[in-house]
Amino acid sequence: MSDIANQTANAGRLRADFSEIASVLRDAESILAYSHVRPDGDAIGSVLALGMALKESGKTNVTLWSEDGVPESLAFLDADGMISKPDTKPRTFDTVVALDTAAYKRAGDTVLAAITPGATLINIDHHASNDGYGQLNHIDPSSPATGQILFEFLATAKLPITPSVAAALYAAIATDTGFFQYPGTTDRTHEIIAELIRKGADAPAIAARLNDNSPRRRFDLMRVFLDRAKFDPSGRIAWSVLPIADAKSVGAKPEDTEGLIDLIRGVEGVVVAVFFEEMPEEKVRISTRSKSRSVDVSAICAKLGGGGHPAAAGARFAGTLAEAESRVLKLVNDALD
Ligand SMILES: [Mn+2]
Repeated sequence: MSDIANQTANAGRLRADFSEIASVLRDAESILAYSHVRPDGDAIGSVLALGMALKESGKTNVTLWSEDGVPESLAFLDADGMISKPDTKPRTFDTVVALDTAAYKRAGDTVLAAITPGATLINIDHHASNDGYGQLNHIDPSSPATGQILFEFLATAKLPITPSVAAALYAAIATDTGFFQYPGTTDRTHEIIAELIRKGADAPAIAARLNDNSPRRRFDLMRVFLDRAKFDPSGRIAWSVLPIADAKSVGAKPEDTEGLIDLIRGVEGVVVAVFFEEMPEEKVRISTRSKSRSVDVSAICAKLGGGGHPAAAGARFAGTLAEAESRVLKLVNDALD
């Protein structure tokens, strides 16, 4: 695999000036932007917003990749089909921009293998665990979404925020903040949202597309999820498991599990919610949420080799569902004591 991760004097510098990033992009002939595997709204919205703004500014050679494509629920943001799966042969870019991608490898193996070494790597993200793997990094964990950082960047760099760019940023920020509810959402977030609406984002229409259009198979998946949900005796820990066989039985796609955890997170008294999703080859995808500032689920996930934010984090576990359950519930219990 080609490796374009940071080997420069900038290593560890986490807050490059927007003007520095803007000048690298201004000089670039060919630009690639990508985000992480299993993309969410912040990933797709951020990649699209940057791609569309660069094109609008006159850049002709702009490529947008997503290892796992665009989830059905977010496809409406990409009306022109700008995002594609990566090429199978390596391609050369002057500048590569990783967005919302906490670790270099989270881009996905196919994406990384398709980039010829030598590109300048720009890394813009809001995950505290991001170590600054780019040559130019702008990591701001105080921001609730990469889309929010990107708005500030586009505004500072005077890149055009068209109605489509505004819609993509609105979707990025709305989804990553749970529609402006999660901690990290600030007065600045709301100011930016107001500005995006002024610039043409149709907030109610976007919200309706995101929230009122889930496929029937997702409803069937919710049934399975709720049926398997459990609570510890104190009612402070809630969790559910999804065996592969159950996901198959309702015809679920990988993206359909997004947000299921909120069904148990929202229950009164629940402090920590955990979702265990069985993956092929005896692996388990673990998602965690915390409603208490005194329980940092990213620290719990770090012990499992994962990461994220204090209130929302995840990890991969090698083992069975039952093994993952006992290991993680023990860690959560310890954190609650
Ligand atoms: Mn994000």
